[in-house]
Amino acid sequence: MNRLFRIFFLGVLALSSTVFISSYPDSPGASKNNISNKVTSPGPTSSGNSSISGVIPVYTYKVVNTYAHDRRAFTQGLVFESGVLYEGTGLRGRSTLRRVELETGDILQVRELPARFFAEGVTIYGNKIIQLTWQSRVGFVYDKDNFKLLKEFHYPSEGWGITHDGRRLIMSDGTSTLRFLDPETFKETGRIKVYDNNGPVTKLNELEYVQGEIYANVWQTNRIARIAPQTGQVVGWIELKGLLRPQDRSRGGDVLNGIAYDAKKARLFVTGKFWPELFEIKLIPLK
Ligand SMILES: [Ca+2]
Repeated sequence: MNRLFRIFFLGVLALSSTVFISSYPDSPGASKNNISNKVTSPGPTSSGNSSISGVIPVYTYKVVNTYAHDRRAFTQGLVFESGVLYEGTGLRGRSTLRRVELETGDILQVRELPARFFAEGVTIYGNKIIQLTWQSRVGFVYDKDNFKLLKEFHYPSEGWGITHDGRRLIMSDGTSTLRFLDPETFKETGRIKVYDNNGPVTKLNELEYVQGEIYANVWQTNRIARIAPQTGQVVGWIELKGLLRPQDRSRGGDVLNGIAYDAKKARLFVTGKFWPELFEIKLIPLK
């Protein structure tokens, strides 16, 4: 009797723990930067390939220029200003902020982050560089010229991408929400939910403000959403499939991530995590 009860009890325990484990969801960003497990999901749950249809224009691309990119760089943020790129790289123990020569890919200046931080998006506001971290809920503000740390700020979510529209910082956290922050106080001043014909568009990652629109990489896809800042509506999809050549695909996690815009010369640059190249592209409307 005693033995039977024990078998019954162990059976119930095993069953309940199985149910518990299988029903307990991963946190939204739990596998975001897992470079060993390549997730083969079709992309944003709301859209998949069917999002590229209907009345939303789709753009493909033409490569205008190809430049070298440090393939050890787990690119998380990318900005272009005054002739050079600023790049933030992630992974714990390998996170950096760097100034990079466009033409050669040479690293002109680098600041390494303490190993506990996993760096994310980067933007330049005035003479300051702002860099997010993934799960530490802290952002760093640096002097643009010497990379000296000026201050820290805090936010109540994960940090993924950041850009600005000239008066507000715009931040992504891996969901479909983009938040606007005051660039001095870092307090939230508003937010939008990003959506297309199929509903919310999640996993918005690296950002760039381009001619009145917010461009956002959708994590683990080859797509960039063009977003109207006033409404959150996706007004265009950029399809970058084929940009990273198959022979350059080396490790898990080497996804498209990194959009920079040269406003003076209207040049658009894109790259990805561990990509050996950075591309200047022109957008071509798909007919
Ligand atoms: Ca960017």
